[in-house]
Amino acid sequence: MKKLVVLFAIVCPIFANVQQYDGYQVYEVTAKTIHQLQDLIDLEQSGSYDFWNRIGFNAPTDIMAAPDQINQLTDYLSKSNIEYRMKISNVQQLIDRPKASAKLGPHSPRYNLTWDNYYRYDDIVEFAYELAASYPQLVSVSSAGQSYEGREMILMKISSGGDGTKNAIFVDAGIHAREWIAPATVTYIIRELVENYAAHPQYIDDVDWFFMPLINPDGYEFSHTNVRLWRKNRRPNDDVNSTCIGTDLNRNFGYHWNEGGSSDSPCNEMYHGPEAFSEAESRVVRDAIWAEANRTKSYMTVHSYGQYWLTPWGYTAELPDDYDQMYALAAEAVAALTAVYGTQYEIGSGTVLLYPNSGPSDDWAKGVAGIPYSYTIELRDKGPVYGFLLPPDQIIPSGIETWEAFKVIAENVAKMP
Ligand code: 0X9
Ligand code: ZN
Repeated sequence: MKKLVVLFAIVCPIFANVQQYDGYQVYEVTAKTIHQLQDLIDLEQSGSYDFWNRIGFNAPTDIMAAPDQINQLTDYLSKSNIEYRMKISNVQQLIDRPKASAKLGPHSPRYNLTWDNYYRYDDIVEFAYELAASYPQLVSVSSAGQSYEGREMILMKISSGGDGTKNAIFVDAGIHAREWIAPATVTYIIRELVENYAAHPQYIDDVDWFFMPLINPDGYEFSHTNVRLWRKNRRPNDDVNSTCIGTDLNRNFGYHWNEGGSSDSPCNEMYHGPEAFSEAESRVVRDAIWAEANRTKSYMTVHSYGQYWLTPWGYTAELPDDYDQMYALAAEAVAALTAVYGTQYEIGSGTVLLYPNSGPSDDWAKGVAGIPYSYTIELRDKGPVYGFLLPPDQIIPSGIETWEAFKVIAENVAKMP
């Protein structure tokens, strides 16, 4: 009987309490005047709509509306004279897309990941441990700590030895649950580094790498099982007035925390938490970065979407003192990325290019941990179509092009004093 119930829950999403998005639409809107900007801010603060990205001046924002909200939304936009266009006509249709069938060439049969589909937490953990078992001279895996729901947050060290003084690179992914392309791309890069070591040994011999491929595992699992577009972690908020769950981990880091571009409201998608580092996941990542910070030259936190290579700061529009160097390295990395398929990335500070956001991990990595080349990378796509629902047949292309950028980072980090 128990088996039957489980089977039913798998085949019948409503029984399993899976959020459905039939008829939900996504609109791209752009505020071109201060009034329009204020109207969009009011709309976001009403909390009625899911803003897939934050509002910027003269920069497009994607807003999702439920079927019974569409008229209301378009009326509001028309009245405010805000330009809009429909980007996704039925969100559920994209979620239900048939799985891709492309196959990666031969690789170790010891794990499930094939990068032609998005995988679950357990498969990603298995990949890490199996890679370490197959390449013990290059890979070691440890648990850096546990998430709120008790999942191990794995840390992979990739190194060919030495006395622990080589320059290092720290990479994490998946801080936002719904950005599935981020852990997929980062595990692709890990595989390329390790399994093709013989073809390009310098990328491991000359630097040490630290990877945390999935730093919001509870949110990630929830986005697979219940709410595809979940963003935050899964710790219920203590606030007695609130039934809302989760903190935006990328607003929870303790450098200029709660100084704008984040929210006090536990129901908001950008809720910054009750205090800096209130969340288990942000503390675990903080401690892992801190442990190697004195030799880490580059920190890269991988998100989606929009195709941006962002620098700090999120908390202010002022640029870091060494912005020109940060920009130059990013430009070299992006040029290598673009050379593969022509994918265009914009480079600039998070606040200048997008919107202010205080408490992101890259601000902390640079401002407190002192890691000079700290970046937020927003992977594919740039619209007009998929956003967070990037089809899995783009995982391998995203992996291939992003790997080219990472090679440039590694070559430069290796040469840094
Ligand atoms: O808002 C965010 O946290 C990031 N965008 S996302 O759509 N992936 O949620 C942007 C963070 C940019 N911040 C800095 N570079 N400081
Ligand atoms: Zn993100």
